[in-house]
Amino acid sequence: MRVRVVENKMSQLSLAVDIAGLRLRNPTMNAAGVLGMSAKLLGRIYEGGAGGVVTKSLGPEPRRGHQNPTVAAVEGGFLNAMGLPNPGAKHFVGEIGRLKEAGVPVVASFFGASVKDFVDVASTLDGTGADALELNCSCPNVEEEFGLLGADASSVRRITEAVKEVVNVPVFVKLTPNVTDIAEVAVAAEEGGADAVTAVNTLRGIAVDVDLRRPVLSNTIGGLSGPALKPVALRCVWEIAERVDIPVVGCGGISDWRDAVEFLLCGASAVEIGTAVLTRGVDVFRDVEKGIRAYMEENGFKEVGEIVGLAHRA
Ligand code: RRO
Repeated sequence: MRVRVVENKMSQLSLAVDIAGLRLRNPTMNAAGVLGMSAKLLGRIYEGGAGGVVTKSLGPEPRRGHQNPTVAAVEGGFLNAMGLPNPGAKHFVGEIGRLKEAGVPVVASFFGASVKDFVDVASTLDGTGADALELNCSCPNVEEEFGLLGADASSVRRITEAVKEVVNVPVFVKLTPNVTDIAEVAVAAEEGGADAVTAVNTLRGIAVDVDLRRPVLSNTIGGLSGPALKPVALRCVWEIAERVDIPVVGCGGISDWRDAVEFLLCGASAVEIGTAVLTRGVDVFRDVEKGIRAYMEENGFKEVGEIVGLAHRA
């Protein structure tokens, strides 16, 4: 019997990506800090259609974070100064285990106040089943304690090196846009052995209450996220992609599939969505996934990798 082969565009198209060994069913994740405090909440992100999930940044000890107000709505997004509230890495091990039992790809975000802290926390998280670690050297809200670590390329190189020595899973380094030359810091992370970089964390800003005549946030300064951050984040991804060979994960103001494709075109291999999860709900992931799929069908792309960095070659 002769079988006629019917071309089925749908079945040929794949949204799965492999970011330095992190395998995702599609190129979307939540940004660290957004619904990342428990396996239950992160499970909702996955059920909403994300390709994988990222935990809240975990530190060596439980931490309450800053006093309220910690969030302010501003033009084009939000300012936050949560102050790294988290249950502590050791207390989150079971939550990661639960996500892994459910087959969810997990990236464990973490931070420390010293090289030793970073190494200790990374060691705790390695072997929990987390598929990758995201080294957060870019929190904008704890300068008085740690300094803005991610602004110093040599510190980023040193910490990345130290962490890479003790862990087996891929390490992504999340970068701050609050620097003159973000590509230089990305290169330092790559030299330190980073498997990928995530660009970007939030942009430092202030909101002022004219009636109270003082800053809105208890911490005065917070990190700007949301649509207002997007052009800055795209520029960062663009500059980094021109200088490093490791994958870039884009983050900053992604609200719909079009935004996500813009990041892919600038050189991101996947994207993280933060503020839009808060404004649109977890269904944003399925919408973005569907939109990317439709874009690929219409334009004849079969794999996400074919889109990555295309705008550099235009
Ligand atoms: O917790 C926070 O205040 C915070 C963190 Br760790 C971060 O990486 N980025 C941000 O905007 N806020």
